[in-house]
Amino acid sequence: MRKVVVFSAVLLLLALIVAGGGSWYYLSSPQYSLLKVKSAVDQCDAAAFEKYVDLEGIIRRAGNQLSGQWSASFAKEMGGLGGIEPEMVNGLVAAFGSAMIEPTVKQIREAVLSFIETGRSVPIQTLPGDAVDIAGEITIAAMPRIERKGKMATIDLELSTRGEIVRARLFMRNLGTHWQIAEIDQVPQTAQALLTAYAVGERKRIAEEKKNHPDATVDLPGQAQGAKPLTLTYVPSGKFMMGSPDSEENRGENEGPRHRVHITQPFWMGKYEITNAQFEAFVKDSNYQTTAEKAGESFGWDPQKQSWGVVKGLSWKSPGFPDPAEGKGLDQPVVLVTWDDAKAYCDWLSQKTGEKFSLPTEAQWEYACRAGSSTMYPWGDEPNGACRYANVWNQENKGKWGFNGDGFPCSDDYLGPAPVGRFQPNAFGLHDMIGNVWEWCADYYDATYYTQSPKEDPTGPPASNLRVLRGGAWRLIPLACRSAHRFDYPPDFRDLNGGFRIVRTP
Ligand SMILES: [Ca+2]
Ligand SMILES: [Ca+2]
Repeated sequence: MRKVVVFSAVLLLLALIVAGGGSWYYLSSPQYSLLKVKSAVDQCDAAAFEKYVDLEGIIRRAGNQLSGQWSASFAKEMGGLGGIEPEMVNGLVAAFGSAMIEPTVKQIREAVLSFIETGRSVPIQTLPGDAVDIAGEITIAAMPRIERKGKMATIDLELSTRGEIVRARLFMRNLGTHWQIAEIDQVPQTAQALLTAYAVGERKRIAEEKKNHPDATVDLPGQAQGAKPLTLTYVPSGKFMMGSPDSEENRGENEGPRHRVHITQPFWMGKYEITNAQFEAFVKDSNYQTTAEKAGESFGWDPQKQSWGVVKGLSWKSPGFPDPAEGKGLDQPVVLVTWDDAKAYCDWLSQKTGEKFSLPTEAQWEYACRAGSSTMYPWGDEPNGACRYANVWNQENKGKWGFNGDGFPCSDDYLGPAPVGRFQPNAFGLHDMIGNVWEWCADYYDATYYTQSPKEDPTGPPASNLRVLRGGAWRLIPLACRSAHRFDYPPDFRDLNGGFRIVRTP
């Protein structure tokens, strides 16, 4: 872990030096040497880079400087947006405050040079959360001051990341043939300011993009009058940490390792789960028969036995909740639909509209669910928050409908599923990502997928006999309603917990 954070920090610090931009016109000067540094990076020339940067010295001194204090409030403020994790910030303190710096200097140096040569991080990381992504997004906006004193020079820089400006200072020394970057001043403060600036810039970008892309609706042929329209919400591209940290309570092994994922393309996501009325429009238009209808039976509530089991005749039209009034409204989320049914719905919608609809990938789903958060739930770590944002199983429901699970310690006023959109949306404007009904994702399921998933736009393992479900449901306990929780079922599975929402690729 320490290696990771040290490595991350150094790359970040180097970004101060090496990132592009600026115009310098002086030969045989500190500026000229900086230009050489930039050129070495542009040309992926690690040897030239080393000539102009005292890499080892910077790493050592950065280590010393970073043994200072990082505030807990800063760690909290980062909140995962922009890809910086509180654990990483805390890790920096631990890493640089210890003797770990010594044995890792060589490895860090090699990693940094390799980064310069290839533009990619090297796999010395044992934990995700590196700042490499950010290092590549810092540029020098201006160089307002250069002061020379004998063989030393001080250079003030204005660094720009995501449109936010941060001030930094370099010390350079004259080696006779050239000037070399010897030190970065105020490393902890500068790094902290950059991380904060990046996160602030990301929040602004996302807010701006969202403002420019208001919700849109999709006309469904023959949808019942008065029913909630199929509404799409814009989800900007971005980076996030997928999965749960080792420290998260109740986490499953399949939620790790936590890793950085870049969703490179924005997409439109159903603001709500697909409703009965929206599913009915599909069935009416296509005469589609769901898996449950074809099979003539499904998992559900057996009124004779007063227990859960496989029951004849259940389908999305007559889901057979223990209370027969439940689940039937136009705006209730459709249930008892299989992955195959959900896929058929997306295909039909694509064909009807000429647009590209699909189920979300698992990564799109978690990115959209977290909406910038890195906590256990999109609203934070507190289970009490659930009842403002999600229809989940409540402690007061314990024992009802034959279910003895310990629920959330709050009241959301729904024993069964709620009409979609009754609860507050997350930061991206999406409702019921957690709770109400479980949502099928496009991906096949593999418990170990995170050990090898690509960093950009992962689409799941190539094959498996299971599909992914996300978000928990009205009848599920807190453990299953966490943002990172992954569940799996065969593609023909259906029950009263399960529904879906769609995405449109622009
Ligand atoms: Ca509830
Ligand atoms: Ca849901």
